[in-house]
Amino acid sequence: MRAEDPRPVRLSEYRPSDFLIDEVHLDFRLDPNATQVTARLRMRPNPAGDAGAALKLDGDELKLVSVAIDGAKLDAEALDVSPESLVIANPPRGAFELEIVTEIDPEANTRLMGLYRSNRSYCTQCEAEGFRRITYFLDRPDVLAVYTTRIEGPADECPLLLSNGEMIENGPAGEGRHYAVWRDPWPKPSYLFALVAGDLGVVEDRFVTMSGRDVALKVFVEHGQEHRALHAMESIKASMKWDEEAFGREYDLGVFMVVAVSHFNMGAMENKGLNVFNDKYVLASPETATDGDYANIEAIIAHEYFHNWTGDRITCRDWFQLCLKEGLTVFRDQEFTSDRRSRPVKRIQDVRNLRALQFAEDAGPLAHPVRPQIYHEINNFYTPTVYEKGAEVIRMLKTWIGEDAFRAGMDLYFDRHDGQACTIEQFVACFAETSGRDLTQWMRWYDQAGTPEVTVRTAYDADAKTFAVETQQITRPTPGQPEKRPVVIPMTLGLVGPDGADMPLIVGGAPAEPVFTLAEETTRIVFENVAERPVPSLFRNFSAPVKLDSDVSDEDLLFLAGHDSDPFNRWQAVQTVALRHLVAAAAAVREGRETPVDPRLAEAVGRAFDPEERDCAFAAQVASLPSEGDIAREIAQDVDPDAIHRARDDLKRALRARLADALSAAYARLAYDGPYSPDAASAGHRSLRIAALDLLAAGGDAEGLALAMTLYKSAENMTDRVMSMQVLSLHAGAEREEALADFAGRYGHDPLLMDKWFLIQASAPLPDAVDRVEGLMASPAFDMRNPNRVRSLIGAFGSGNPTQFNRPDGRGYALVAGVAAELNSTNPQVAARLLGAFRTWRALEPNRRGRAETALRGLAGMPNLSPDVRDIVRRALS
Ligand code: 0A1
Ligand code: ZN
Repeated sequence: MRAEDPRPVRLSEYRPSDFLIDEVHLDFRLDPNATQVTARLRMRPNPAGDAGAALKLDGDELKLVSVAIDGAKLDAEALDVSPESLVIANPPRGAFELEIVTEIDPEANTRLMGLYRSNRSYCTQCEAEGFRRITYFLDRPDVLAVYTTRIEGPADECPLLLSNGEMIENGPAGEGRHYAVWRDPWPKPSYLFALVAGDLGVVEDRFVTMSGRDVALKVFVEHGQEHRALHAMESIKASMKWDEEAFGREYDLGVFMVVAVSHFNMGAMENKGLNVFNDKYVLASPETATDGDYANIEAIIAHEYFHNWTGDRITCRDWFQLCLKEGLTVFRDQEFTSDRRSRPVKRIQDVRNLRALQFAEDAGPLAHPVRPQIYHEINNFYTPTVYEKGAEVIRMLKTWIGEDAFRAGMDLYFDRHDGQACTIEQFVACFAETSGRDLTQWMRWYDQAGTPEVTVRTAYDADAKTFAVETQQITRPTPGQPEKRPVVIPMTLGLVGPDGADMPLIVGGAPAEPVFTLAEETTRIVFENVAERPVPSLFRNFSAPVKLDSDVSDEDLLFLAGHDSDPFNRWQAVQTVALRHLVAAAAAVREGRETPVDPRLAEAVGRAFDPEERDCAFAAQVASLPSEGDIAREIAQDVDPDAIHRARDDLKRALRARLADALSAAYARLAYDGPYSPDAASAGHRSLRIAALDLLAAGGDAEGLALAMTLYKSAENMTDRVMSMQVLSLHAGAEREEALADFAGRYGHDPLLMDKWFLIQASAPLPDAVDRVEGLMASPAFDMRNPNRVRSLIGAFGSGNPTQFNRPDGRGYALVAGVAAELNSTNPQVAARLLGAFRTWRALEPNRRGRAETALRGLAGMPNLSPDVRDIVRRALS
C-alpha cells in the first residue's frame, strides 16, 4: 500500500507514451504461490513522444527476477526498481527487445486484480490497471500490441489453459505439466489481456457470421453446472446476430469464450475473445434463477460481447475517455434488450435505474462529469455517471440528430477509427460530420457534472388559439464546478387533445418536428392553430436526462396516464402524481398530520390491475410506486428516511384499502401453470401478479401475508419463490421467519441462491436489520473474501435499506464503515464501492448527517488507507 498521497491524474496532462510496444510474448509458469512470468516486449521509441526519455514501466506489488535488453542482462545498478515501477535510464534509441521476468503469488491475491485464484482456477482481471500486477509494462490503454501467450501448468489441476485469440500450439511439458500457446492477431491494450487455467466444464456451440465464417462458442463453468450455462450460450448467439443486424458488426476470431468465476469484483470483463464473468451473470436454470437473473445475464453477455467493437477494436486513449466505450456499450446493450423484449418497459426500467443511481450520484459529493478531468483512483470511476449517463448522452444525440445521421455517424466511427485508441472528441466529430451540426456545445454533456433541472410553464390562449411553452434550465454547482452553463437539451413533446389524440404541431406557420432544442437558459415555443386547450406531454420517452418541474396539474397528468400515445409518459404521469403526493405526505408525517390520498391516483394505479390490461409488464411498472430513494431525492434536503418510509407505507395501505377487490381478483386471475419460461411476456405476467400481492400484504395485512405464504410454499419457479419471500420479509412475524428458514434449508448449498437470501434480509426495513446482518456475517454461508457475498449482505444493507442504514443512532453507518475498514487492505475496490452508500449523506437531517459524518471521519483517520477508500472518503467529506 502506498503511504504517501500520490498525485492525481489530470486529463490536461495527457502525453503520448515515449515508447511503443508492437509485440508482446508472455510465458506463464503457473504455480499457486510463485508463478513465473517472462515478458518479451518488442519496443521502439514513439515518434510522437519525447526522444531520449527514460523508459518507465508500471508495476504493482511486483517482484523482479531479471531484466535483459536484446539478450543482455542488466545489472541492478542500471535499473531503478521498486514493486511499483521499473525505470531504465538509457534504453536503446532504436527498436529493441526487453525481457522481464517477474514472480507473483496468485494465491495471496485477495484484491482480485492481476492474476488470482478463484476456487481452484487461475484467472486474471486487468482493467483498469491490473496488468501491472503481472509484469512491468506500459500499462496504459493507448499502447496497443499483438500478444502471444504461452501458459504452462500442471495437467491434472489445469487441463484447460486459455488466453486471448486462438490456440496455435499445445503439448506436454514434462513432470505432469503441459502447455498451450495462444495468439491474438488484433492489437490491444494490456487491460484486455486475459488468462484462465483450471479444470472447468464447457458448453459448446457455433455461430456462422454474416460473411459465412464459422465461430466456435464456448462457455466454461464449474463441472456439474453445464446445464446452467445454456441461457448464456443462447444470449451469445443472439448478441452476435443482433450486432450484425443493428450495427453491421461481425465477430473477428475463430473462437469466442466466456468463463464464469465465483470471485469477481464487478459484473464481467470484455477481454478480447475471452470474456470473464462473475458467475452470477452466467449461471441460470429454471430451478435456480429468477426472471430478473435471466434478463440480467442476457444483457451482460450482450454488453461484453458488444465491447468487441466498442472497446476492443476501438479502445480508449486514456481512462478519462472511459465513457467512450462504456456509455456507448451500455447504449448498445439497452437497444439490444429493447429489440428482444418490450421497448417501453426497458426504457422505464433504465430510467428508474438512472434516477436511482446516477441522479443520486450527481446530486451529492461524488458527482463528476461523464468524462472526468481529474482522478486519484480510476477504479472509482466505473460509475453510473460514466455508464448510464454516458449511455443517455448517446441516446439523446440520436434523438437530436435523427436516426439516419446517427447510424451514419456510427459507421463512420467504426470505419475511421478501427484499431485506434480514441477520444470523445474523435467520436463526436463523426456525428458532427454526418449530421452537419455544430456539436461544440454538445460537449458540455461530457464535461459538466450535475443533473440539469428544467422548469416548464405553459399557457393556453383560447382567443389567439396559441399554446406557449416556456422552459428554463439550471444545473446546480457540483464539486469543483461552481459555475454551470446551459446544455443542449432535446425535448420531445406532444400536445394531447381532449379526445386523447396528438394534435398537429404548428410553429411559425409551419408543421414542426416533435423534437425541440433547449440550448439557452430559457426557451419559448409558441404553438399555433391550437383549437382546444391541450395537455402537454413533455420529454416523451425521457428524451433527456433531466429533472423536470412542470405546471401540468395532477388532473392533466392523470389524463395523460390514460391517453398519451407515448407509453413512457403514461407511466411517468402516474409516477409524478404519486411522487407529489409522497413528498407532501412525508412532510406531513413529520408534523404529525395525515395526507389524504387522491382517489384519482388510486384509480390510476388500479387500472394496472384491470382485466382489460394486456401488457402486464408495463402495468406492473405503473403499479410500483416511486422508491424511498426517489422521494428522498425529490425532497433533496433535511431528509428524514423514517418519514419517507412511513408516507410510502401509508400510501400502499390506502391503495390496498381502496383497491382490495380489484387486487384480489387480479391476483387470482393471473395465476398460471405450465412449464417455466423466462420470456418477457411470462416474466411480465409474474411481475404484475407480485405487484398485486405486494399491495395486498401492505401494512402486514393477514390475508395478504397468507396468500404470500401459500405462493411461497407452492412456487414452481424461483421468481415466485423469491418474490413471495421478499413480500413476507417486509413484515415481522412468523410467516417471514418460516419462509426464510425454509429457503435456507432448501438452498443452503447454493451460494448464488443464498445471496438472494442475504439480500432480502439485509434490505428488510425492520428494526432488527443491523443485528440480523451482523448475525448473518457470522453464518457459514457468508465469506468476506467473495465480493458477491459482501454485496448481497452489506452492499444491499447500505444501498437498499434506507431506514435501517440511516438509523438515527448511527449503527447502520458504523456497520458499513466497519466492513469497509476490514476490506480496505484485502479488497480495496469492493471496500470503496460499499461506501457508495454514503453518497447522499449531506442531504440528511442534522442528526443523521452528523452520525454519517462521524463514520466517514473515522475511516478518514485510519492508518494505511488504500487509494480507493481514501479517494471516496475524501470526496464524500469535501
Ligand atoms: N469493462 C467492464 C467493467 C469492469 C471494470 C473493471 C473491472 O475490474 C475489476 C472489471 C470489469 C464492463 O464494462 O463490463
Ligand atoms: Zn462495459
